[in-house]
Order: sequence, then C-alpha cells, then structure tokens
Amino acid sequence: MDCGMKSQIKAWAAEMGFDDCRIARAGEASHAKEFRGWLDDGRHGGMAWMERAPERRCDPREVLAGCKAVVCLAMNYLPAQNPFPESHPGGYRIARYAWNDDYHDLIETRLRGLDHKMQSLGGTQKPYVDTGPVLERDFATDAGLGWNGKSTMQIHRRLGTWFFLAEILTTLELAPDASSGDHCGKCTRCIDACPTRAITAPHQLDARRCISYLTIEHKGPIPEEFREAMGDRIYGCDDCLDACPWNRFAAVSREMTFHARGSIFENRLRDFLELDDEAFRKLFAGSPIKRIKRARFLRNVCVALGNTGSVDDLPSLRKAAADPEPLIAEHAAWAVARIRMRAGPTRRL
Ligand code: B12
Ligand code: SF4
Ligand code: SF4
Repeated sequence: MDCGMKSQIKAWAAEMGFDDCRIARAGEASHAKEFRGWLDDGRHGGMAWMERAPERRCDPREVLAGCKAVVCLAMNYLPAQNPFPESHPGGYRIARYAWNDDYHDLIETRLRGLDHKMQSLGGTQKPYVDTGPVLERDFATDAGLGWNGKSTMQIHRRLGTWFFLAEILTTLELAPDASSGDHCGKCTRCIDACPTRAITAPHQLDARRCISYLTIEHKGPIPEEFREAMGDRIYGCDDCLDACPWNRFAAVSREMTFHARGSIFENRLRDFLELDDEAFRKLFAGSPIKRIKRARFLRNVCVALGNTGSVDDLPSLRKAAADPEPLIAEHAAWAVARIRMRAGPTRRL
C-alpha cells in the first residue's frame, strides 16, 4: 500500500474545497443486511430506483471491476442563517441544502477534477455524488469520516450533520483509515424531534413517513395523516438535523453557491401559487427544487398554507383550486377548507 499516494489524494481533495477525505476498503457494505431488510419491508416507499441491483449498492466491486478502495469525501453546505428579507418575516421552511444551487453540479465538477488527477497515479475511477449505486453513509462510517447517528444522518465531529457525501471508487491500492466509532451516546433528540415519527427506532427510518420523502420524492397526493405535521415545510425537512447537539459548533460553508438565493425567499407563500410553468422554471433554475416540478411544489405550498395561512390567502388558493393540474387543485381545496375551519363559522368567507 502506498501512503504517499493516499496523502497526495487527500491534499488534492482539500485543494478542491472538500472539507474531509478518508479511505474505506472496497468490500461488502457493513450494513448490507439492514439495507436489504429496509427494502423488503417497503420502507423506501415509491423510490423504486432503490430496488434496482441492490448487490451493486452494497458492494463497490460490483460497480467497478478491480475496485480496491472508496475515497469518501465531505463538503460542508451550511448556509448563513435567516434567508428572508427584512420586508417580510417568511413563514415557510425549505431544507437548507436547497437554499440555492443544486449541489450535484458543483460537486460533480470537483469529482471529475480529482478523478483526472488520480488517473495520473495509474488508477481507474468511478466518481459519485448521491445519484450512484453506493451506500454512501456506510462507507463513510467505515472510513471514519463520521458515524451514522440514530437519525441515520452521517455525523462528523467538526461539521456536524451539514455536509454532503461524495465518493470515488478506485482501483488504486489505498490503505483504509480507521473508523471513528459511534458518538450518539444516550441522546435521542432527533427521534423526539421528528414531527411524523419517521425514525421508528434508532438507525431506522421509514421513508414513507418522512417529510423529506413526502415533499420531494413522493409523486402523488400527500397522505392526509401527514399534512398537519408537515406544518410550514415546503421542500425537505431539517428537524432531525437541527436537533442534533453535534451541530453546535458547525461553521458556515465557504461555498457561496450554497448560501440563500434572495429571489426565492422574497416570495410569500401565496406568491408561489402565481407561478406558471415558465415562471417556476425561471425562479428555480439551477436549484434542486426545479427537479420536483411545479405541480409537486405547489402541492407542498398548499399544504403549508392550509396549516399556517389566513383569510388573506383564500383568493390565491381558490384560484389554485381551479388549476387544471388535479394534484394542485385537490391540495388547494383542502387548504381552503382548513383556513375556513380555523376562521370559525361566524365569518362569511
Ligand atoms: C434515499 C435517500 C433519502 C430518503 C431515505 C433516507 C434514509 N434515511 O434512508 C429520503 C428521501 C427520506 C432522504 C432524506 C434526506 N436526505 Co437523503 N439520501 C438518500 C440516498 C439516495 C440513499 C440512502 C439510503 O441508502 N438509504 C437506505 C437506508 C437503509 O440506509 P441508511 O438510512 O443510510 O441506513 C444505514 C444505517 O442506518 C445502517 N443501519 C441500519 N440499521 C442499523 C442498526 C445499527 C445498530 C447501526 C449501527 C446501523 C444501522 O444500515 C443502513 C444501510 O447502510 C442517499 C445517497 C446515497 N446514495 O447513499 C442520500 C443522503 C443520505 N441524503 C442526504 C440528505 C442531506 C438528506 C436530508 C437531510 C435532506 C433534507 N434536509 O430534507 C434528509 C435526511 C433524512 C434522514 N434522517 O435520513 C445526504 C446525507 C448526508 C449526511 N451527512 O448524512 C445523502 C448521503 C446524499 C449526499 N450525497 O450527501 N434521503
Ligand atoms: S427529515 Fe424530518 S420527517 Fe424526516 S426523519 Fe428527519 S425530522 Fe423526521
Ligand atoms: S440527535 Fe443525538 S441521537 Fe440523534 S444523531 Fe444527533 S447525537 Fe445521535
């Protein structure tokens, strides 16, 4: 094994703006059994793509012939606080990772650069960020980057939970780094903080109950049992991250591309209902939110308005209730009914 090569790769990763870089052995993932159990129980909900070729997801040698090591990388995305302009107080929540540009674009470019450099050492590589068939958090744990907390989030001693994972599968022989152990102790804050009880036991997440899944991945109507618990969250959820004490010392990201995009947060909730397809694409150009398209996003906005809106929102919601897209129309009608119920029987609305 070549320690010089390993230090060189780590130095390149740091130069490229990665916040940490550690090495795992290429072999079967340490929690492959749990992953298969999760799929068998259907806890992945409608994410059918998770079912595809589980043997590949559990073993990088199935993805890259001759794979010897997994280079695990972390990138801090924590944006500065309060994205809303002073002119309005906000009143909705978007998961922090989606406050501005899509991380895939930035990280993929950096990964390609690192791959290129590793080729000069004689390696063949496959770089991935999120979209590849890799149990990213398992390998990060093996590499000692951090550990999988009870929320299932990968936690880093210095970065807390606010970082993306990426990895490069390589044929280079690199000595694995030591794992760092689990540092959750007796804490259960993430489990207690989850609004929908999606963390059903330590290290067990039922995606079908998770607001991140319901607002991003789930394509159909939001099941009624979860609508109230969604509160004012319109894209993703950070509650189990916010609750984690390991985030106390997390520093803000150096990457400007992750800091809040003003043009999004200038909008009040009901302003989003005015977006047609073209305006939606323009507002969210380059943002992860663009991926869920207008109908799913407005569905989420209607649920948040149903939970937090007032009679002033009714004209916009009534218009949305006549939208030709049934997903929007149904959720808007639900929101109108909820606001009317809150306003009480005496007012004609
Ligand atoms: C599918 C997916 C989702 C799904 C399901 C999440 C989940 N927990 O499985 C949904 C849509 C809900 C989701 C939500 C989010 N996601 Co997501 N998601 C993924 C994806 C694509 C796959 C995850 C996966 O394999 N899940 C399968 C389950 C079984 O695996 P797991 O939860 O990691 O569980 C492992 C361990 O818990 C362990 N285990 C099981 N039982 C036990 C028991 C014990 C005792 C132990 C020790 C371990 C253990 O085994 C499991 C298998 O390895 C990854 C990218 C990737 N390719 O890995 C991103 C990823 C996990 N997501 C990410 C992010 C940022 C999020 C959100 C924070 C976004 C948001 N703010 O809304 C939330 C967080 C929700 C949460 N608490 O996990 C980041 C996480 C970075 C980090 N620091 O951990 C990733 C790594 C993407 C990336 N490249 O950065 N996500
Ligand atoms: S992201 Fe939100 S809903 Fe999902 S497990 Fe965490 S706290 Fe629960
Ligand atoms: S909130 Fe507590 S239990 Fe949950 S991941 Fe963080 S340290 Fe672990």
